[in-house]
Amino acid sequence: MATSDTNTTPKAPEYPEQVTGMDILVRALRMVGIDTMYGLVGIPVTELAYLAQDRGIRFVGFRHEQQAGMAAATHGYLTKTPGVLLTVSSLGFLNGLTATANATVNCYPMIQISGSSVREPIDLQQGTYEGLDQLAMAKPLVKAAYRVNKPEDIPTAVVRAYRAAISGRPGGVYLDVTTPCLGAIMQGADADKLFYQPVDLCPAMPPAPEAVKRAAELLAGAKKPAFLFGKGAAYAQVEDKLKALVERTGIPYYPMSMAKGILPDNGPLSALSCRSTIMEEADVVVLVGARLNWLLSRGHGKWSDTVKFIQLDIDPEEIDINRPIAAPVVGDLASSLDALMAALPAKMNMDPTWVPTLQAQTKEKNTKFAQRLAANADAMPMNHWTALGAIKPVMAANPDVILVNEGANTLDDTRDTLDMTLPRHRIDCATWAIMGMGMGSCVGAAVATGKSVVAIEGDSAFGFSGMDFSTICRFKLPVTVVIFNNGGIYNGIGVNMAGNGDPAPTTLDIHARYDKLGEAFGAKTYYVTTPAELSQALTEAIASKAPALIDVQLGADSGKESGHIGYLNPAALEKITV
Ligand code: ADP
Ligand code: TPW
Ligand code: MG
Repeated sequence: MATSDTNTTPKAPEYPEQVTGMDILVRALRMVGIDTMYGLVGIPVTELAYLAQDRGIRFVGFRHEQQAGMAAATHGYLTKTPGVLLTVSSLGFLNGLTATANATVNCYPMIQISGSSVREPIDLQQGTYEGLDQLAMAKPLVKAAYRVNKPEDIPTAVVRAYRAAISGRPGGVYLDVTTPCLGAIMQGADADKLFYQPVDLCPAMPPAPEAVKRAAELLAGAKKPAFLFGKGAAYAQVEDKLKALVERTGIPYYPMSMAKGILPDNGPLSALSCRSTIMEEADVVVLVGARLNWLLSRGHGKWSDTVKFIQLDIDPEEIDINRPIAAPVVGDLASSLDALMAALPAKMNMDPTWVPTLQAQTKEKNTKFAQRLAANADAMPMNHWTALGAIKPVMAANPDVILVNEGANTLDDTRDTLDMTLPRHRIDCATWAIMGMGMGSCVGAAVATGKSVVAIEGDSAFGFSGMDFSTICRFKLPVTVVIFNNGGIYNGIGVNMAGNGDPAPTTLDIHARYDKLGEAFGAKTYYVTTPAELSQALTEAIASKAPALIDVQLGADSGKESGHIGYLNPAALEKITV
C-alpha cells in the first residue's frame, strides 16, 4: 500500500487509467472474496488467469477441465463459498460443464466462468472459432446461468453468480463472458464506479414458527425416533448444533455416506450399522439435509408404511418428492436446528428399549465386520478387505486426513470399513455415483483446507482422472493416492463371450504398474502386494505431506459385479423401481 504524508502528493489512482474487462472481472471476484480459481487456459482466458494470479487469486491449472471443476465443487462444499472454475470456449466449456452439472446435483456451490466466442457469428452459425451457444447448453444443467456482454455489467454479473451459487439450495452457476467483453477497454475512473460491496451474500432463512412447533411435537412424542444426517448438514457446518441436539434428546443418528463424521461414526448413539432396523422400525425419522432419493429407496422399499418424516431442508420443493412429509421444516439448517432445540419440551417419550436395541445390534455387526476383516487379513493375493484391514488403523491414527473415495467395491467397502470421526472428511462420488471425481477432489480438498488427503480409488475410477495426478505433483500437495488394482470395472475376471481375444467389457489391466505413472511426475511411489507393505507405505506417505501414489495389487477375482448396488442392474429391475 502506498502511503502519503503530505497533502500535496497526488493520490495514486486505484486502478490504471484504462482497464479491460479482464481487469474488472478479477477485481469483481476479489470483491466477493474469491481467492482461488481452478481451470485450464487458452484463448480467450489465458491472460485472465495471469491477471488473477498476479492480483492475489491462486490459480490452480489442470490437465482436464472436468477435474478442475471437481476441485472447484469440492472447494465449494468444504468452505461454504463458491469454488471457481475457469474454462475456454467450446469443448473446454463442455468438459467443465460435466462437473458443474454434478455440483448442481450434489448441492455444491461453484461458478464456472467460461470465455466464449463473438456472439453474432455463433447466433448465425457462421463457423467462428470455437463457436458454441454455451449459455443455452449450460442452462438446463445448472442452478443459474448468465451471460455478460459488456464490461460495465461484470461486477453485477459476478455478484449475481455468487448469490445464486450459495443462497438457498447451493449449486453450480454458469457465467458466460464473451471475448469482446473480456477485451473491452474502459476508463479506470468509470470502472471504479461500478464496484460495490454486496450486503449479506448468503442470508439466513429461518423456518416458520408453526413448522418448528409441528416438528417438535411430533419428535417429542416419538417412541423410536432417529436422526438421518445428509451431506447438506455437513455442508451447513452445523455439527455443534447436532451434537447438542443428540445429547439433549438421546436420539440415535444414522449418517449418509458424506455425512459420516458429522458426529463420530463410532459414538455411543451412532446407528451406522442399523440402517435396516431404522427403516423397518423407527416411527419418526428426522431428515437433516438429506434427500429421500434413490440412496434412501425414495422413502419406499424397506421403509415401514407408518414411519413419519420430519424434514429439515432449505429447499421447499424438496418436500414430499417421494413420500409425504409429516413435518417439513423449510429453512437453513443453522436457524432450523436452533429453533427446533428451543421448541422441544424437557421430556421426550422415547421407548427405553430403542437405543439399547440399536446398540446391541451395532455391537453384533461390528464383531461380524471385524471377523470378516480378520478372515481376509492374510489373503494372498490381497482382496479389497485385506487391503482395507491394513488401511483402517493407519487412517484411524490420522483422523484429520480428508478421505476421497470412488469405485464400486472400492467405494462400498471403504465406506463400510473406515470410521470417520470429523465432519467433511469424506468426499465421494455422491448422488450420481459417478466415476471421475478423484484427482480433482483431492486437489480441491487440499487447496481449500491445507489438510492432507488420502484418495482410495478403484483402478477403473482412477483412470477417469489419473492424468491430474500431475496437478497434485506440480502444486506439491499433501495427497496420497491409493489405487486398488483388481484389473477391472468391479473385478478383472470378466469373460469375452465372443472369444476373439478382445478384453471383456469390464476388463482392464491387472498387471498395470500405476506406480510408474506417479514416478513420471516425481511423486514418491510404492507398489505393494502385502498388507504389511501397504500399511508401511501409507503411514510413510501421509507423514511425508508430499504427493505419493500407492499401487495396491489385488487379485483379479476380488470384487463383485456393481459392488453393493447390483440390484439396480436392468435384469434385477423388475423387482424394484429406483
Ligand atoms: P445425502 O446424499 O447425503 O443424503 P443430499 O445431497 O441428498 O444428501 O441432500 C442434501 C440436502 O441438503 C439438499 O436437499 C439441500 O437442499 C439441503 N441443504 C443444503 N444446504 C443446506 C442448508 N444450509 N440448510 C438446509 N438444507 C440444506
Ligand atoms: C462417469 C459406471 C460404476 S463403478 C465403475 C464404473 C465404470 C468402476 C468400478 O471399478 P473400480 O472399482 O473403480 O475399479 P472396483 O473396486 O469395483 O473394481 N462412467 C461414469 N460413472 C460411472 N458410475 C460409470 C461409468 C461405473
Ligand atoms: Mg477395479
